[in-house]
Amino acid sequence: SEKYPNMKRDTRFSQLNSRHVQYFKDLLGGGSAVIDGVSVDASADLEPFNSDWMRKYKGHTKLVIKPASTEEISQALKYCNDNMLAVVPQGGNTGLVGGSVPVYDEIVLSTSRINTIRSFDPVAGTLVVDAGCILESVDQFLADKGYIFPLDLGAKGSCQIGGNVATNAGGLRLLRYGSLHGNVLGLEVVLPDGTIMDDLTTLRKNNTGYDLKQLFIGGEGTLGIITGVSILCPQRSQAVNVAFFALESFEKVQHAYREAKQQLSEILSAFELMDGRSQDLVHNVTNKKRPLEGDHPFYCLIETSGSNAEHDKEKLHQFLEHVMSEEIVSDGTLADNASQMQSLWSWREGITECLGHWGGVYKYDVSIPLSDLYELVEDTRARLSSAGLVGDTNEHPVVAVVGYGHMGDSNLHLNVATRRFDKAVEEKLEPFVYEWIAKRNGSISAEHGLGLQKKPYIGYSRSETMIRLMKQIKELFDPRGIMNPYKYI
Ligand code: FAD
Ligand code: 2HG
Ligand code: ZN
Repeated sequence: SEKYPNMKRDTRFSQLNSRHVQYFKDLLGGGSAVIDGVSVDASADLEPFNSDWMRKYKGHTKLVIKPASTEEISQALKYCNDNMLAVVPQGGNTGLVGGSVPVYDEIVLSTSRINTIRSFDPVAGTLVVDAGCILESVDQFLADKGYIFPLDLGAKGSCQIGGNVATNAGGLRLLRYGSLHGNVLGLEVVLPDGTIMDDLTTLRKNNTGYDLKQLFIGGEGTLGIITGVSILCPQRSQAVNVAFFALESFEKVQHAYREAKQQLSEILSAFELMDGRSQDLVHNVTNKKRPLEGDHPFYCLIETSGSNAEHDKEKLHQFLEHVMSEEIVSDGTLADNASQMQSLWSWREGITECLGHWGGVYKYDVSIPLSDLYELVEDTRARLSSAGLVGDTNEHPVVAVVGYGHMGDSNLHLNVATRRFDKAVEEKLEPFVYEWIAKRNGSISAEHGLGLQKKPYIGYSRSETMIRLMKQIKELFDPRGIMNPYKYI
């Protein structure tokens, strides 16, 4: 209550008692329920389930349940629904908007024990997995078969497919493979009353009425628990190339992006933006040798994926020569092998982790028309600086204001790295950032979702009519309101 002064625990929800705990022990068996931090599972510790990846949000659950099958999830949810016990679905707990941890004492339902790859069709490229499978393991399974998972992101080592679908994660190659709204073919979902909705089709085309699974893609665990996912996977490219280059202005970044689309067209698989300050932070934290000499205000990473290594490399060389001779790009480098590619990618993928190095971080994951994209970073930096909040010493809470993101998707990640979570900083940022975005008809959440962080601000991106319809949908699927309460809906 101290942390969330404007929100009270909903008294309609029951308090956990020993009868409830005994039910879950009987249902799930030893080792699957974590109770009060000490339980049948001797090493059980509730802290990791109560605290989010940024250590910004803290819940107070007293019970984590880890069912091992869809059937067990169904029975567990039915019991929660009948007994008015609130539930938070949790996958890899890498979400960045406070959606995956409880606010009060909601039960955490972890999907980590449902982690089997159910089937793969090597002709159609259709994969069916349990929701608790880790993204990186699934991608490794597909690599052996010559396929790729149509989503990749920095948290791949711990995030789960169910969490990816529940957040409609975008990631590093959306520009090439598209959104999960298009790639997910079917879902198996347990509704709050325990009903199993089996829509685990592998059909590509299926125009038979409302496409209900779409509501769970990006639904952030507010309507039910995703237990199975069927997804269309593309062929893995034989040839992958990565280039990293420096640019002197955001106008030049836009110019380079247009050239890349024109010249690399069908082989372009990523076009990522990093500002100079984000790269300084990565350098400060990791102490790694920079890919390019000197300081530049902007950097971009381009990846191509195709079927002919020589042809692709030639195209990329020509592109780099062109943009350098036209002085669009001031310096650049091309990876020669897989380890160099990985190393160039680490300057982009590593930013999120490095930003947390000083203490707190404020994150704004936004969609804005491309021409205005970087202006938000400049305006925010100016606003915090003029308030005297940015500096090198401890009395200045802000370490740096950085911008980076998925240029190809007009998706900016504005991040404010701080020495501590600080009310004065937060008040300068919110609602300022959201107002700035609404004025340009942008979106206050491009790919991370709303969770708890953006709950008060949904109105900046959605009309009253749409919010009303969302509430009616919530009512329909979850009339008792037990699924991930206190979050955006
Ligand atoms: P969790 O964090 O456990 O949960 C996220 C939300 O989904 C919660 O609301 C939770 O209740 C709900 N949920 C989880 N599992 C289920 C389920 N089975 N059924 C119903 N609801 C469920 N995101 C991007 O979009 N693009 C990126 O490039 C990206 N990069 C990241 C890099 C790093 C280093 C980190 C830490 C995060 C990144 N994220 C990114 C955010 C995050 O990883 C993604 O949102 C991811 O999809 C969350 O998966 P998860 O399994 O960790 O879900
Ligand atoms: C990324 O693109 C992720 O790296 C995380 O979406 C962005 O940390 C962030 O703000
Ligand atoms: Zn991102």
